[in-house]
Amino acid sequence: MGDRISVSAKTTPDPSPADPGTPAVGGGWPVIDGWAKASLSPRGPLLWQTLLHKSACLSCAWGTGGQNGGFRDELGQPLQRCLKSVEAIAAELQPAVPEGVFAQRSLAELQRLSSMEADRLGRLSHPLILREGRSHYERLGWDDVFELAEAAFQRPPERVASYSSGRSSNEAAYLLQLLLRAWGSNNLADCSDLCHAPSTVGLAEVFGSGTSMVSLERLQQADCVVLVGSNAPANHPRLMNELIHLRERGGSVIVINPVLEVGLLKFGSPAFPIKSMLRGSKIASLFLQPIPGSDTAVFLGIQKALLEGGTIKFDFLKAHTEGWKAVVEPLKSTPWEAITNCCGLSREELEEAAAVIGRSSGVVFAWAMGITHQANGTANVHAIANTALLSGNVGRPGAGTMPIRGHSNVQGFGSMGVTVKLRAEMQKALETLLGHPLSRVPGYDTRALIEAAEAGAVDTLLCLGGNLWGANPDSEQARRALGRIDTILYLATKPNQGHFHGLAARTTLVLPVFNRFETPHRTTTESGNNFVRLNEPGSTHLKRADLISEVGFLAELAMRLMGRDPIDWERLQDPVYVRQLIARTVPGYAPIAAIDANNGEFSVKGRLFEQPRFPTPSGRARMQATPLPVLELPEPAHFGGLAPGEHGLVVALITARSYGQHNTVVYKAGDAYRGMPHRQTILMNRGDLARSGLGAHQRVSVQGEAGRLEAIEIIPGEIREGAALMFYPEVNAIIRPPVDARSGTPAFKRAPVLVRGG
Ligand SMILES: Nc1nc2c(c(=O)[nH]1)N[C@H]1C(S)=C(S)[C@@H](COP(=O)(O)OP(=O)(O)OC[C@H]3O[C@@H](n4cnc5c(=O)[nH]c(N)nc54)[C@H](O)[C@@H]3O)O[C@H]1N2
Ligand SMILES: Nc1nc2c(c(=O)[nH]1)N[C@H]1C(S)=C(S)[C@@H](COP(=O)(O)OP(=O)(O)OC[C@H]3O[C@@H](n4cnc5c(=O)[nH]c(N)nc54)[C@H](O)[C@@H]3O)O[C@H]1N2
Ligand code: SF4
Ligand SMILES: [Mo]
Repeated sequence: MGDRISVSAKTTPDPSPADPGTPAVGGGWPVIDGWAKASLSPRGPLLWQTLLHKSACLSCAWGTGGQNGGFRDELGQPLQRCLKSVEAIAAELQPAVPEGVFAQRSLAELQRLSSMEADRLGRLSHPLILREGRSHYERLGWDDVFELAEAAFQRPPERVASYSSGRSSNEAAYLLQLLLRAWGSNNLADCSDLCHAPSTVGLAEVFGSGTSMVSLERLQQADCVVLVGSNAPANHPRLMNELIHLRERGGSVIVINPVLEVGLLKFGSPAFPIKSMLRGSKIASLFLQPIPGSDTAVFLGIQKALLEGGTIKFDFLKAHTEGWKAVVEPLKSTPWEAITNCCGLSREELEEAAAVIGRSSGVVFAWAMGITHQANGTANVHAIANTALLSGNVGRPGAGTMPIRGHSNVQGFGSMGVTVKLRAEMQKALETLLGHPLSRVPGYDTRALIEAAEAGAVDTLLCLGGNLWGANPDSEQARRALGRIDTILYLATKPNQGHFHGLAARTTLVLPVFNRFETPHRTTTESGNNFVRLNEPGSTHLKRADLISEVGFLAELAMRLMGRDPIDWERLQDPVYVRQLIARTVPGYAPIAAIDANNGEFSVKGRLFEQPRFPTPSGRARMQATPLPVLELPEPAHFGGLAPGEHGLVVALITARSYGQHNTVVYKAGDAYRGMPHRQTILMNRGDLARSGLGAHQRVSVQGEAGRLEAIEIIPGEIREGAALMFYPEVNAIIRPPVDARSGTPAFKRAPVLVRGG
């Protein structure tokens, strides 16, 4: 089969990046240039020393480094380190924030800093406090910090909460949840609530396990990958090497994405300097460009085509699944037009995708935020899992479902029990450990935490990393909500906008911690492929800094609050002992008990299915019916309407990462690959511009349900009609998307906005 780009009548007719200056290949020379510049910078030697340090990459959950050294993955493949890890390390190697900065710059001044400017202030080196009524952050000592923290926890447990981001270690994550739960609170909000929660919920419902069932080794046995709602060239660059290998061995890559991301068409990988770097390697063999939010319809279409083509594996369904009839019957009764109208793809395109899946011997279904950031995110995950089951691509090598996780240890946080949906098995183990039942009061996930705080129901919030203010939609609401909490403690390596906008009513503490490669003791992390890495101790380049290890902080606070009974919190200062408790209480983690003795990194047990037998009560996969989504956009009147003489239209706004940022932290302003030269841009479809009377490079206002951004430059590009794309976190100022009721995750990829201009 030749490579095909989706050509349905409604999609962009010319798929090649047409704007002058937009590269025709993802990755490529800019990557080498980035490495060279970073290496030649004054911090180059330190950067290389860090790259070679035996610890997992800080950046994404694909996972590189650990005991195999800085550049090897779990299979020992070399050259598996990408420029994103360099960006992340370089940011951590900045000098300390100069002494005068917090003394001289008032809060009002700090609030004017952009994300990049806040990050470029440098590393946090001393504890800081903002007291009620003061205009400046001030330094304070650790003894004072602990006194304030201890006092802040003396509230009813349901009024104490935590939020966390997935960069800290398993050991810190485990202590965080143990501290909260032992104290009587289940309020363990986590960034995964804004991220892959629909994958965890959806996969657990179907398979009884909420993570990827595909290891790196098994991925290499696939002959087809369906890559849905992922911009891996930017966010998981080393996955691209696997896709390049797959194409070379004759396999197919089906990409499903409303944006023709250039790196998903062609990617130049520095891991293959001769064959790929210069001209790029072809990635997508079939590129489908659906309407944003319609992926369930896309998969229903593929399922219907499998059914009509006679390629559904009924023997497999009968033997290894339940509920399959409730999935297959509606395929017969749902007319093709309902499916194609919903997703905007033609029947032929869907049939072609089904044909490729049907004739492949092993298909891996991989996805990221395009699937989960939807009002029906969990149903999307069900639809993918159903497709994998209907085509028999589960429970054997080279096949399966593979959510592509975000933060480098976000999956470890889930395993360690940092979740409001604690698995029964772990709850029982924790109750045995603590010698009493855990609180039965349900905890707040991230959105519920914001709502509860806004309602005045939260007194104390402990944030282990992250940027709760910047990561949430409706920034004004987030500010208001956090402003009703008495005390907020932010443990962080670097300042971010959240430390200046997400202020507590009385006391805000910003507390500097060692990052992964500096922590003076060993730690572990878990990749998105369920591989647990062991990170060696390190040291910091910061002179005269007063940093604390996250494990040290959490164990000390817990010791002050709860002492030695029923668990000895002082002893938990020792991460080796933390690992012993993890081995006893976390399902699949028994091998961690021996890791200090044998350095044995391992795959978490019970996650990778070699046979179609699943950890559900019946051992069968539980298929779930998935209704077609209803995708309507409001009229301009919903946003106040257009003024006389004004042009404009309502679009479904995708809010996404540029190529030069890590979540709420911006490293580089522009995004050359999408032709967006700065951050005040909106990527729009050319047909939409022509029809609405708006023009390329015109400055417009973009109005969402929570606010309006002015002077946004229109960039015409290869995006599905009716959709537009802007960069997060800035855009969170204006959107208030609906939330997927089953997972609590906001529809960040389909926020209605009105684009208007004169
Ligand atoms: N360099 C870098 N790496 C990162 C991060 C980072 O910020 N920078 N963040 C980390 C984190 S926490 C995460 S969660 C991941 C995020 O990784 P991704 O999920 O790849 O990141 P996003 O930028 O959110 O882009 C999602 C993709 O979904 C597509 N999309 C949007 N709407 C739809 C839709 O309705 N259907 C389909 N099929 N596709 C859609 C968009 O066009 C885009 O290509 O990356 C991780 N890695
Ligand atoms: N509109 C919109 N909103 C989104 C998204 C979107 O696509 N669109 N994506 C969502 C997603 S997928 C996610 S995961 C969230 C991300 O939300 P968060 O995880 O809350 O945000 P980050 O920007 O990753 O947090 C970065 C900060 O973490 C701190 N940090 C870094 N390393 C460490 C460490 O080792 N220890 C500690 N204690 N702190 C550290 C630094 O201070 C840094 O500034 O945002 C979500 N919000
Ligand atoms: S792909 Fe992810 S884990 Fe691997 S080096 Fe790049 S950022 Fe790090
Ligand atoms: Mo994420």
